[in-house]
Amino acid sequence: MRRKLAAGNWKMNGTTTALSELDALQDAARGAAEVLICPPATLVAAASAQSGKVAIGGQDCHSAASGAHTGDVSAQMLKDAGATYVILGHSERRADHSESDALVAYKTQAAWAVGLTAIVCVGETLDEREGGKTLDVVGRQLAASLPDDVTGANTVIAYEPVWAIGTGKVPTTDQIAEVHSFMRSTLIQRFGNDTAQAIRLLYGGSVKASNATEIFAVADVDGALVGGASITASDFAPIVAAL
Ligand code: G2H
Repeated sequence: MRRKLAAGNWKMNGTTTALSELDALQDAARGAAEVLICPPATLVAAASAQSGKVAIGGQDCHSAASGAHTGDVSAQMLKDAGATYVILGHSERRADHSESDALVAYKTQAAWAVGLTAIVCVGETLDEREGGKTLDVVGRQLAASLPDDVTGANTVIAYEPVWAIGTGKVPTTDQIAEVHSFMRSTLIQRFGNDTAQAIRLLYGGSVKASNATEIFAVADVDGALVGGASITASDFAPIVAAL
């Protein structure tokens, strides 16, 4: 049985005052679903110190363990600061920093090496969706972004159509179901049924309290990766409650 996961991605938002939101999330985190907040790297240590029942994650890590990489953060640094998860290959990283599938795979291995669970993001652009290429793109990203040693414990996959991120546009439940079913069967083919059935598949892109219930009712949706609506506990707690 896959444990549902509500993951909040604060992106480049939040200074120390935002940490009070973690206190306000404690009640929401007492339920059956796992609650995760991924604040900016500057807040990971402080967030971990007061996170209570909320798990803390990073939003990216470097593929190398250490070295001359100015401005970057290693998986070990996130772990040392108290993180247990890291988001990798988010479309904003792929776009802003030209991250390739191969680089995402290297980062995933770096995360696993220190015991972090990787949340690997995939998803098509609007042009790709309108060109009928969604499943090709998601299949290619899954194939090339996931190393071979995937388990249900070390990896979560987030389907985030780029055109739905921060736009208020959400795919239909049929569109989400099609991609999630495709992802599950792709994972079964590559990793076998037991491993594939243990991997949690999140939907991400303009999730909010008003659409969470119908999204979570879709087969093979094991939770959500939430951006804008995760920044305040008053927005995020109802999404957690919908799981
Ligand atoms: C997608 C999502 C969080 P938002 O990027 O990863 O952001 O919920 O703001 O669309």
